[in-house]
Amino acid sequence: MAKSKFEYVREFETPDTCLPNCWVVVRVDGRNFHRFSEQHNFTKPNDIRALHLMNRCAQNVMEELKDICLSYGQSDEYSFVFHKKSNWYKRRASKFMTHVVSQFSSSYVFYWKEFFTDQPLLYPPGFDGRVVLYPTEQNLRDYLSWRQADCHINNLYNTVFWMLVQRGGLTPAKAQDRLRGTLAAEKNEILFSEFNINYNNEPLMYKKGSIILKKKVNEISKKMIKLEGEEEREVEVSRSRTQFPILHCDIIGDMFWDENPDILTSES
Ligand code: DGT
Ligand code: MG
Ligand code: MG
Ligand code: MG
Ligand code: MG
Repeated sequence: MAKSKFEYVREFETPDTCLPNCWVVVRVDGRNFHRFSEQHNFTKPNDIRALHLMNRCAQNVMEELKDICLSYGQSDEYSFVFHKKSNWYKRRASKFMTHVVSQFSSSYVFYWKEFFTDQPLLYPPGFDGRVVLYPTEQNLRDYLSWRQADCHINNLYNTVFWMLVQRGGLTPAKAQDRLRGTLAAEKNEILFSEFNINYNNEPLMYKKGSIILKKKVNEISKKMIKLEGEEEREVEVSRSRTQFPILHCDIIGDMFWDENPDILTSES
């Protein structure tokens, strides 16, 4: 086919291929969710509806996009890990990032009503996205550990902070003063001695965030068949299905990785 004289503008497009053999992580994060959470009356410090909605969106991203082997979410962010051998869209970074962000954003609006039954969505939310490559499994695990440690640190701080404000009657500024420079043990102690809360008993989803796995399962079901000239009889049919179970466990230690050895090895 003859090329038009305009064709040369293609040369302005620059390649953005992700290095081979590296884990590709796309992280999305809600834009100005400080305001969004206030306007939509999120409960503080954790809104269970909002967290479940985030998890549902991440499941949809994993259902729809190829080669994501694991995702991790907390607060208004979600990280998606594409397998290091993935050759999806020839590993173009812009494809990884924009498809994740747009699929996640449209899911957030699409599924909103399922989780916020009494709270209308007041304006269209947005999410940012970034792509980071991790060359070794240790780097990838350290990345995920970093996000989970961040979840824990923020959740402990926020849990005490909002206790001091909501039940202790402190102003936000006074609560902030009170917590400045305190260590984790001191925050635990404030919760326990002043509010009778054992932080260990707080919900796992708040403390650990959410991990979504991709699991191939064989589903066996029974079906009646009738062949020509035979009696009708029951047979077992097996069908391979992919599930996306949500966990709220520790992913910093070795146990999770020892128990799920196929997460990083299996390529499908
Ligand atoms: P950004 O990401 O730079 O556009 O700005 P923000 O405001 O989204 O900042 P970010 O992502 O660092 O912090 C997340 C905000 O979302 C933070 O203000 C707390 C809010 N948020 C997230 N999850 C919850 C929740 O479950 N309940 C409430 N009340 N707020 C939440
Ligand atoms: Mg931010
Ligand atoms: Mg944000
Ligand atoms: Mg955030
Ligand atoms: Mg197209």
